[in-house]
Amino acid sequence: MTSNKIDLAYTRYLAPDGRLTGELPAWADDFNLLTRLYRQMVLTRLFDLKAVALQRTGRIGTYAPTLGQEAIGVAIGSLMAREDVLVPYYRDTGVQLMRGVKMEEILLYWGGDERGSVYVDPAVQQDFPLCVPIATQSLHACGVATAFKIRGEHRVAVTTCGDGATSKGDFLEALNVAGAWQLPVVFVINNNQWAISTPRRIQSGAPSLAQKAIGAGFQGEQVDGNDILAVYDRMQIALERARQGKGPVLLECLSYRLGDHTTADDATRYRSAEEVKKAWEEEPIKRLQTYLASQGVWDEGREQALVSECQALVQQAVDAFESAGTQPVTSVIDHVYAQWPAALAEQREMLLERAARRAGGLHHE
Ligand SMILES: Cc1ncc(C[n+]2csc(CCOP(=O)(O)OP(=O)(O)O)c2C)c(N)n1
Ligand SMILES: [Mg+2]
Repeated sequence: MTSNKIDLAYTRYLAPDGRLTGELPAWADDFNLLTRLYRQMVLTRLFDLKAVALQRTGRIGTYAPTLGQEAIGVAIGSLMAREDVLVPYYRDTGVQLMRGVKMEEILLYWGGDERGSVYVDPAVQQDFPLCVPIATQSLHACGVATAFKIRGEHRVAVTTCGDGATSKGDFLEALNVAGAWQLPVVFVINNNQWAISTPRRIQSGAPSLAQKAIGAGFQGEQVDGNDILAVYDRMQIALERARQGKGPVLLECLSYRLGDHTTADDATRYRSAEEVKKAWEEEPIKRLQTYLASQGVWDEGREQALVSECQALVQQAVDAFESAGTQPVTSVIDHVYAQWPAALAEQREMLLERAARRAGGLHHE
């Protein structure tokens, strides 16, 4: 008899209390690197809290917080090469900041301004904008990876998605083509245990989401997504593998969505306070902080200095966002066609007229 059990790798180096669970890989001896990762997670969290506050006071629209999932984005962002391409989804503030997207651009995006998807830093101009339709980005990433492969370029497409997205046909089709063509693509699942109000346990009958890669003929594995050392380690290996033409990898990062799905959601309506309290004990920032303190490279003084430094950066971005001014109303459609079909050109004119009437205070409609 053969066994039908799938053995998947699971990686964790730091326990929730910040203690080591085993021997660390050699790269983790570099405390400068670890403090840089820590700094970036703190910056991401402080930016995130500010974005939620801006929504609450009516200064931006809906925002999707990354609270509790900072380790995933920061690990990905610190490892991708400049020439790689990120194909992100809407909960990717952490990785976008590391790629070179500006905080004010992220605020513009969530403020409904097209300039939020037109990144000024040349380093990030080949990355895709945030994708809101669930899992469609997985296929875009395979398209990018196919181009790399055809051109013989040693570049990797990295795409992220949530646990819920892995139920979509698009995601499964993307895994299939990635496996069939052995594409240089790394799929990262931010398994934050919730897809709005649908919990992971009823999302899929599969014991893990990583094993979906096995069905497509390539490597899938799980990591503790709240342990940045684990995510960094496995992501580094996955990128290297894809870059060398050894095929795709799927990393399922196990984390928890500590905040609401978005600012339009109220998670207290469908999950218990006890569950969230327990999840806070596993969160990634405190975990690395405790480890760094135990190694004598972090203390209260450094923490305070870091928080002030990050808060100043966030405030500068808020000021830049708030002084950006508004764009003409047609900016939301201007990039859709190079040459406007006549019927739509007419509608574009109507939109401009209506905006002009509003600006003039004449509300006839
Ligand atoms: C194609 C499509 N269907 C439905 C939605 C509505 N929707 C927005 S977020 C979401 C849940 C996604 O959950 P998950 O993939 O776990 O990602 P998370 O938001 O938890 O990071 C849904 C169904 C959408 N944006 N796109
Ligand atoms: Mg989710």
